[in-house]
Amino acid sequence: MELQQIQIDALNDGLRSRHQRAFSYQAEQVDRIEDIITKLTAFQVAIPSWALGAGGTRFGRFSIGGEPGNLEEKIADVGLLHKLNASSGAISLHIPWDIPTDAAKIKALADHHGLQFDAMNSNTFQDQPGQPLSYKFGSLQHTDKGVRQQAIDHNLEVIAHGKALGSKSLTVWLSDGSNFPGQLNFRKAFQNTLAGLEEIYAALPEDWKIFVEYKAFEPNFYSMTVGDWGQSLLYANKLGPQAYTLVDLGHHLPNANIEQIVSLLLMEGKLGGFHFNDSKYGDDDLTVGSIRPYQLFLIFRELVEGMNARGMNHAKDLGWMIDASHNIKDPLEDLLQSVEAIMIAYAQALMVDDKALDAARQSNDVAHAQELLQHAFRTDVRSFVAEARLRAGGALDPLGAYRSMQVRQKLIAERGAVSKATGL
Ligand code: LRH
Ligand code: MN
Repeated sequence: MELQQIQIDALNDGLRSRHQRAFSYQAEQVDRIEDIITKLTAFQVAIPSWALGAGGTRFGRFSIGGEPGNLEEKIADVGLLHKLNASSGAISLHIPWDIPTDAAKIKALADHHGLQFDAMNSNTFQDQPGQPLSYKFGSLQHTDKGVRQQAIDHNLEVIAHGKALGSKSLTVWLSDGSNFPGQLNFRKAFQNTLAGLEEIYAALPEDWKIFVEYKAFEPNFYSMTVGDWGQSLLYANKLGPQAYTLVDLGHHLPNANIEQIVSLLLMEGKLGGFHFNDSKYGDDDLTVGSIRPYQLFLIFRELVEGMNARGMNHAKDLGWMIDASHNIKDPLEDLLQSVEAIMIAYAQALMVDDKALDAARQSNDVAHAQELLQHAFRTDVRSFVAEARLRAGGALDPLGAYRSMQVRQKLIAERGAVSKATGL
């Protein structure tokens, strides 16, 4: 199913006057409002192809109905999101879950929905049917050269699929590690992994980036061979200028100061991008901003300051991606909420008075520095995000529009109640 612009416009008509009142009132309080709206409109968040169906845990999976059964239907679903919020203009594919059998056809379909292909994701954390060698004891770290070469070859295949689709980056997340003390020679595991990444790096087109995604634990629970930002930075620095770190918000040990990690990786010019989600305990992959919205705001504060300090283009110079899993909510509703939370945190971060904050920090006026941040965090910027959407042809209330147009019911009617999407 596809949404038509007239449907969106008709729904907006019912909300326009209330929106105008909220926007004009809120906009008065803020300097640089037009600059903020322009930046919001340009900001696009990539949707993970593996999070368009119902996720699950080892304890169970509850189907949602109307799930996309192939890559074409996944692209159509991201097209739906983008039609509603005008901020989801890219899809990030995972191979082999989403192999584009006919790349030209898939690219044309994505163009039709106004979608780009963001980072490609390789998968050496599962054994595929008929796969000669197992990744049970890791992939690039593996003690067996044959397994390492199999993993390298897979990543080269993923790059080839990405080139055919116009993607410009590869995300490598390795589940490699160990479950018990004594199991692994950490140095050999690091050196094997680095050697494998070097072969993958050598195959990168010159205008591509490689993102090394780190994770503190799961599925290994004693060590991970790319376990934290320091290890990821070590790999990225040793690999070269096209290699960067990738920050998945759910991949940290409890109480890690992620905003400080972000500020330092950005300072070093080695922050490649994000997998946005939220969590209370582990890699919970919950809706962005649903558990710790202030942390998300603080992360965007460091991003805005750090990108401005480097003269970076906010929309283009980093990889903005969601990585979530939906166990009990409609995946499309969850993704609409996640994009909204990201846009709100970005808008609040943009409205902070940088000069006043610098002055407060310089004079160690701690309370004032806090107040400057909390004022922005406590400002309702939803009308700014809605105004940016409206100007870009989106819905003033994407979730409301999704529901009033009964999109899920229509998808179930079209695809059936038991269709299952590939992915997590
Ligand atoms: C690992 C991860 C990685 C993806 C996977 C789907 O936890 O965050 O980014 O490959 O989720
Ligand atoms: Mn991730």
